[in-house]
Amino acid sequence: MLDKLVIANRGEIALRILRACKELGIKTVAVHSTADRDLKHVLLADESVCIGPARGTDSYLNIPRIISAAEITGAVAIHPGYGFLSENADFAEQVERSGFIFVGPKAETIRMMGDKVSAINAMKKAGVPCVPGSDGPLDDDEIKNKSFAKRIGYPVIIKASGGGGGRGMRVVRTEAELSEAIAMTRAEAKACFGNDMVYMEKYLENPRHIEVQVLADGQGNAIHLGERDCSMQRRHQKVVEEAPAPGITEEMRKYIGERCTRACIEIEYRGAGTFEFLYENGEFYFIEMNTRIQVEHPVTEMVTGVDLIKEQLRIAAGQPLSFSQSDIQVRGHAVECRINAEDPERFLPCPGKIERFHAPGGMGIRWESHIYTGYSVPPHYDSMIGKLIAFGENRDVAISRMRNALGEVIIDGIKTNIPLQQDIMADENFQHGGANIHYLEKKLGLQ
Ligand code: MV4
Repeated sequence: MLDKLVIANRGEIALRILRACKELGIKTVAVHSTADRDLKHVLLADESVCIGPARGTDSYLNIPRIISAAEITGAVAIHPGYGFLSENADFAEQVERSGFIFVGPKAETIRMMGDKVSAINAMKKAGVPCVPGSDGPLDDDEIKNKSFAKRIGYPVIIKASGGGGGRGMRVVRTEAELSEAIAMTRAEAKACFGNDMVYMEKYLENPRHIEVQVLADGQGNAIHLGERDCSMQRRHQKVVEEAPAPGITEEMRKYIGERCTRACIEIEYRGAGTFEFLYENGEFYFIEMNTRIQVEHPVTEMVTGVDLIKEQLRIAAGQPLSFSQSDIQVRGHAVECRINAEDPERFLPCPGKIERFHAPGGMGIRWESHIYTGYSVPPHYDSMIGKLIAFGENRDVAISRMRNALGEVIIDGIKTNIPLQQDIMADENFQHGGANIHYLEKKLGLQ
């Protein structure tokens, strides 16, 4: 096993990683900013190093400072968590060049998936179903672009190859708008990502967002752990996630899962990963691959019994996968509500001191959070302060337990989105299951 690991992140995921390390007997180093001295995982870690001021660019995004912390503490590996440097290929490369293990795939894999055109090409080649599209970058030949769009059929969407997660895209509904949309997306892409490559896809009007979790050891073994439905979102921020996705049969899970695992072997993937799909009219369409652990990984853990962070650490230590696909069964249902320090009506971040905190509990309830009474939520970072996960033998039981748990949580001193989550859990259409990616924004718009 790994001897000592640097947790290059903060908040709930840093605590989640710390707990997995403790179970595996790995010594932990917390690196933190000056604003984060009082984080729960900093207090619980074997060692901690302050790596700089509150601003992300001076601390959690500062590559030399994180690698220096690994050097001075004698750590052997670095876990990037999610966000921050987790999908930065240069970081992964520098970590490995400095002689440390990066908990994640090879830098070249991160680079390939960060470039959406090369990611889609690799997946298409490996037999993963993709959205009908330009099959490569667009140039400025208007006649050629119009003929692509005509073949695909309007509406189409223009996306930046360096984008992803909702940044740098434009829907085009008629031929008259096409050339300007390409030019504008290209200009934005160049300014935002330093890469003006753009591509075209058929625009799917009302899809669901379904993603497949995989684990691969980089030694020829890969498995999938079923899918999650993450359609309940607002402005590209997920609000509720669940596993399995409502209406997805065992047969469909096997179909899409096997294509993902085959792709993992083909590209020599290593670590935990997520294949993102749009799902419409019974078909899956690959859009992006995430090469990190994701916020919503617990719902997959609850329905499969696999500790994904421990598996990441075992893979990083060079161990082959200790189980095979036939060991994985999706059992029951899990729902996750993200808990944010924000005004539930205006969605503005609401940092400040938590005057009183009581955790929820009960059968099937899991609370993933670093907060405590007296903790101050700093204003410098993401507003997510925790995740509430409810498991049950079926979806109705999971939702019912979630509603009880949301009613039990006490967080005084700051505003949170718990009222919004209670409203979603009570929503008839959510309860029915299978709402699409536009549902929440439409619901909120009508209120
Ligand atoms: C799409 C799409 C419809 N058709 N691609 C947004 C985030 C980025 N990961 C991909 N996104 C989309 N790509 C085609 N061909 C609709 C979206 C989209 C979306 C996707 C997933 C979750 C939320 C979304 C919200 C708006 C648009």
